[in-house]
Amino acid sequence: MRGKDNLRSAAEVLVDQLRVHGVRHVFCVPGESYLAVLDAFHDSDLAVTVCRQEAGACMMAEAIGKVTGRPGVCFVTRGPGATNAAHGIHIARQDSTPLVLFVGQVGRDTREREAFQELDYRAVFGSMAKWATEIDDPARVPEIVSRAFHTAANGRPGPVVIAIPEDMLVERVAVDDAPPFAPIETSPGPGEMEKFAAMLGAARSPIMLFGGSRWSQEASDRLARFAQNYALPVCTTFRRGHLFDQTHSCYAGDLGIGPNAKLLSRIKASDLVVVVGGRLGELPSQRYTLFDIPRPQVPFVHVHPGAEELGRVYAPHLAIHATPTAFAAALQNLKFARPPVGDAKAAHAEYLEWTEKPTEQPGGVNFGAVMVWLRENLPADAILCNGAGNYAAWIHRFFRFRRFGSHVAPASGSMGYGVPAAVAMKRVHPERIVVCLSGDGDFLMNGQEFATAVQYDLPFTVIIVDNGMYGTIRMHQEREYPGRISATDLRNPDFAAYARAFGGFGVSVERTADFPAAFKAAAASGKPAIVRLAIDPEAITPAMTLAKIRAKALAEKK
Ligand SMILES: Cc1ncc(C[n+]2csc(CCOP(=O)(O)OP(=O)(O)O)c2C)c(N)n1
Ligand SMILES: [Mg+2]
Repeated sequence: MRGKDNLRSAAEVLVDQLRVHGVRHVFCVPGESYLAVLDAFHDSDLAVTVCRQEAGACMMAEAIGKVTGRPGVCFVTRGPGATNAAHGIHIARQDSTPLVLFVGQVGRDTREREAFQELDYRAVFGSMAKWATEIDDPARVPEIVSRAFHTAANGRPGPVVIAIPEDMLVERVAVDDAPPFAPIETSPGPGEMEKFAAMLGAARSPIMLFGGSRWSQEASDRLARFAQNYALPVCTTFRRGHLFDQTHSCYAGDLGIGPNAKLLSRIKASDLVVVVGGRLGELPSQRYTLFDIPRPQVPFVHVHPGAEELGRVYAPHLAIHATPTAFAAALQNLKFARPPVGDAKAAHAEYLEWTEKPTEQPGGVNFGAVMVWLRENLPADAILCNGAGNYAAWIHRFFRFRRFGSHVAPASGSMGYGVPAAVAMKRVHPERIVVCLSGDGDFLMNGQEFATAVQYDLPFTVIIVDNGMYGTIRMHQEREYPGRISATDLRNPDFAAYARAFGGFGVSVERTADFPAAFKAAAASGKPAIVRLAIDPEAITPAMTLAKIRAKALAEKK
């Protein structure tokens, strides 16, 4: 409660800073270590989402950071609250997402005694966060929160962790709010753009690879027009398919796990590679095999918002230190002595051929056919969320993202992300259709946040791809240790009954033909819903069965 002394508690100052910086949503699991902040929430107009586990809460905030480019905000308690939240911090790190995590801390008077649940967050999050700090002085709350927002969102975005000692939070201070923060766009210089025009103009088979963060719908649209003008093929890197309209005539495909072999050949045969926004990490680089390190064998342009990322793995022929959004804007004025010519038509035809029809699959439900049905029936602004597992291969291959922010999934390959991300998306966009795709293993890592969806009346549908196993690991097992199944089988609950027990809608689908009616019934229920798909464990990838993988591995071992 606000006092009559014209002073504010540090907790009130902190919550006021969030509003100053434009925060609408916070996600939390409460703790006695930051009661004063919870009390300040009571008087604020922030939309507070109380969650069931801190990993889910932190992932929700991370999802907000992903689609807005502004830090998502999460509050957790000390010790176990913070270590649970680490899951979301790691995702924000690898996915280059702006995020600010506040952690309740023991009182300053008991620090370093290993007081109840005490941790040193600078040490715990030191290698994971972009910055980890602790606020000792209530008068410095505006300064430190302001720095946290700038640090999280600028350059290559990432997570910031701020520990807030409980006794500090209740101290009253006279201090001014910080000015509102705005992300800083780093723009390319004219000299770099001139060099870029010369390199692109000289190329006869260029290709562009889009990835990373610091994008916007406007940037995506501008780059689409630029690509269209010169028929430049564009592919997107792992889990970044929403950065380019996949129905666009220049779209060449998804460069992630198990990509189209023709796309790989095209990239290898190209005479100029332009990476925009991404780091070109282990998965899109095909385990660092696509390009020589440090000097790529092909003329290589790297556009990245983080100066420290340029030259970190690849020493580019041209480095452009810019956000994708500023780079896209600078392209509008690009002048060519000789305009480039790409082969987008053939590249797009290869993409369509690879993704048009679902492959044959064993079992009653063909998940590829389900993804094709969703592609044909969901509106362009529907948001798909997922975590990690082999089931995601069908999303990447058969769905077609058309708008920025319509795919919210971890490039870090973290399981358990889909349900929290769907909660966050439905909280922020109640008017949009949100679909969460989960594996059976994946779902139960944060399936308890289905209760959060029920609590806040968030009608989205979770499609659980239930093959009764940690399928990805089984696949690797069959490749490396054929026939020796170890710790990958799962005995699952009745997922439709799980949904009903939480107060949602649940249905199980045994045949592909029954999926559309089940999905429509789920949507019509107006509740958070689970549509469980009975998947044959043999259907391990769109192209291979487990039996085939095992037989191949056994034959190679002989
Ligand atoms: C948090 C986390 N733990 C473990 C893993 C390792 N892992 C990757 S995929 C996978 C299995 C996923 O199983 P499921 O969700 O059922 O999907 P499936 O592969 O069967 O389609 C595991 C254990 C991971 N990526 N993330
Ligand atoms: Mg599974």
